[in-house]
Amino acid sequence: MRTWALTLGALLALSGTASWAQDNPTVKAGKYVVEFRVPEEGVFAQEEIDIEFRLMDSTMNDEILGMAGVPNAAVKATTTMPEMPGMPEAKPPIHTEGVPGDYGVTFFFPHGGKYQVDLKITPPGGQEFLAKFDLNVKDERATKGGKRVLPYRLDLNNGSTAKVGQPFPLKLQIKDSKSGETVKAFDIAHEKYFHLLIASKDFEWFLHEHPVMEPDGTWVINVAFPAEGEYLVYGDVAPVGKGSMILMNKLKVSGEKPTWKVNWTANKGPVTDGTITATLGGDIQIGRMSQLVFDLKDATTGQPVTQLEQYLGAHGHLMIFSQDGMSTVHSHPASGKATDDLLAQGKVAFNARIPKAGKYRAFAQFQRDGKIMTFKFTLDVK
Ligand SMILES: [Cu+2]
Repeated sequence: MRTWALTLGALLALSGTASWAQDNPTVKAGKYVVEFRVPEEGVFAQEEIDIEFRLMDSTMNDEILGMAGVPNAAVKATTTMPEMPGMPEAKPPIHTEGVPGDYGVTFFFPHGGKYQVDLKITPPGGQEFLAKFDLNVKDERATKGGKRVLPYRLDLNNGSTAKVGQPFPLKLQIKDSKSGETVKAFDIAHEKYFHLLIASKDFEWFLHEHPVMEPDGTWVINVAFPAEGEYLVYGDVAPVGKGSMILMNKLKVSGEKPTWKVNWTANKGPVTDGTITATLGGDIQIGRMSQLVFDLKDATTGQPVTQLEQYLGAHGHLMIFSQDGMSTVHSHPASGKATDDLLAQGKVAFNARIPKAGKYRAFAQFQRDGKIMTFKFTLDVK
């Protein structure tokens, strides 16, 4: 807020008018002023949204019309989430609006949270400058009947049905929803182009794999399903310049019934897999970026596990699903001194933003002595 007050002060001084009634965020660079026009109702995740901005020349300021708009600037937009390390940036497309100086950016935000929008602007005959805006994106709104159409979708191959007990050649394609075309170019996120996450509908069983793409854009991997039932298949991908997104589809598997019991009682551990016993700590605040801290002990000695190996470029991997499977959180620990200090105590912290109250299943993965271990937790977020 303080930055804003300063900017406003500068604007008042410049424009010489005392009745500045604008409350849109504004950035000033030399003689240029950029106003970011966030819609009054706010910005929601999971829908394409057009946000306008206006580029103005403060030296051409008409008493009645205000500052003159600057048309024909070259603009590049990028969006990032500073709180989510390693998330690929998105480069949303820019277009001009009917009014000189008015531009529009077509955004798509995969989930709610704090985003940073960088506009690199080169006015005609001027120097490139950067206008940075913080943007609070709200969680997706409920759809009024009908299905939400996302810019991309995840298609599953299947003419064939998956059966328990034999490896099923799962084939996946990312399709552009509008054109129906198969997407073949992706940005890398956390060392992989495609993070495949599969869970039984009850979230008792979980798989995290990385399929390989064939030249026609089909991602292929063999999956051994453990029991009959419905499975939720998630692809975490970043079509080039579009940022990370998690797309979901469903798959039916036939064969023997599950032997596991479904249990949604809150459970923060201790949970043991392989040589590690993990306990979940940290405070979750709904709708806020919260820190989940995993305490890792050697399963035999009870000593803190301080020698974790890198898994996908970080000291762990965290996937959280809401009970209905519709909300997901994918997180990796940040790198840096704070992480190293925690690691020395056998702890790993993840940033995660839980959108709403309810039950969630969290699958944390860590690697030690060349083995990836998976820990299942159940959260009751109130
Ligand atoms: Cu992955």
